[in-house]
Amino acid sequence: MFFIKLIFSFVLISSSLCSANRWYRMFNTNHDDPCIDRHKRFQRCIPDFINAAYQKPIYVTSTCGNSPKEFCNLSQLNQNHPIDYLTDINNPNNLTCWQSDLIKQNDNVSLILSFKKKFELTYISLQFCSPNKPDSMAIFKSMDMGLTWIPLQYYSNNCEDIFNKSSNGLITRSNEQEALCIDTKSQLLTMSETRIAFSTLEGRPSAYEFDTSPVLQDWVTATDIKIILLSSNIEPNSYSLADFAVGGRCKCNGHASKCITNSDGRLVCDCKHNTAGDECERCKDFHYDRPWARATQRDANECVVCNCNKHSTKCRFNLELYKMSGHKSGGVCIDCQHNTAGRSCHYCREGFTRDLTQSMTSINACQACNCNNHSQQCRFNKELYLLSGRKSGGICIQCKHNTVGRHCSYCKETFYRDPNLSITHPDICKGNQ
Ligand SMILES: [Ca+2]
Repeated sequence: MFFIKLIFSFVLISSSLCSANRWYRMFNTNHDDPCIDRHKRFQRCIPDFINAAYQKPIYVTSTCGNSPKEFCNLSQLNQNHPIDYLTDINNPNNLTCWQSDLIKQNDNVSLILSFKKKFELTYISLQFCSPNKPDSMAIFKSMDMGLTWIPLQYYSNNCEDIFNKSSNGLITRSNEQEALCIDTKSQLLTMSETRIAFSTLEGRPSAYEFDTSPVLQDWVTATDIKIILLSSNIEPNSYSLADFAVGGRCKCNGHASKCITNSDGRLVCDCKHNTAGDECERCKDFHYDRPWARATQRDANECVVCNCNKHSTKCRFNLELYKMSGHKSGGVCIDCQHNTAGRSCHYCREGFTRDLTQSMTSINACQACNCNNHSQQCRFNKELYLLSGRKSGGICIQCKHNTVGRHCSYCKETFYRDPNLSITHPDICKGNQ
């Protein structure tokens, strides 16, 4: 049963998530970045599927040997049942078992596994060392490093009383994030096995459209897993587990092929496609020309650099502009330098004129008009520019204050220049009276 579930899980997540890597391996044996295809285009990439619990420390609320020592001695030949045995190498021919202390009626044991980062989980499996399994068991996940817990699955011989859940629950497209309670009385086959496995996507209608289902993408995401084993026996009871396994991948939203330890010692995605963040969940700085999106099989949805013509290194995203452009470009440059202005720093700001002998990306693309404060507008004249020894090519237009000339430095006919005022003074030209 477990293997059927396991295969199901693999088919689901592997078929939807692995294709990019599979195609990569078929056609791209000579280059090593799974996030880029053979045509050097971005493509979805995902970290390897792993047992995310393997050799991880587990926090448990009870381990035998801590209270009456005789108990461990009596029940097991091997007296040592430490927590490490939950996540060590699982050899079916030589099981190593963790064992709880004696649990009183209505008490419980909790096991907590922390990934310290978001993972996307395919299955959670527990192998018991003996058929003595708890009457009730619950699997929870946290998405915020253990601050809050969300139920994933319940198991009980009395779902209604223990968990206040019906054992006939049904998952439809309207409640795909709901935990079911599995009636262990009616599923004797499953419960007589020593391994219990919960597949995160099994029976959830959108599982085959995982790529386009934010609800299920969220459902399989966890930073921590908590297992609660409840005892309803009148006599104190002990539970023994050989293996705690969690199949899944480091969550990188399709923008990284591996997770690495960063300089702070934290596990984070090795983000590609111009993305950033622990889970590559945002665009990196200055790459806001279109909105962030998770990579899909069809589209890497890489973040795109803003085009500021080399006059700015800062930009922001504007949704309205993005929509107006037909979902092509929404970046708006901030703080354009070199006397440029505009959404892409693509024209000259007031008082400056475009030097047409320079490329728009040149730091000299915009020249001061030099209109002596009598105009803010000028046009560029290439001949004049060359004649001036490439110093000045602007011709002022719309000179005010009764001035005229290329630099608004002469008075109009019938006006004369006041010799006591500076050329930039607004009253420089006086009328003849
Ligand atoms: Ca073990």
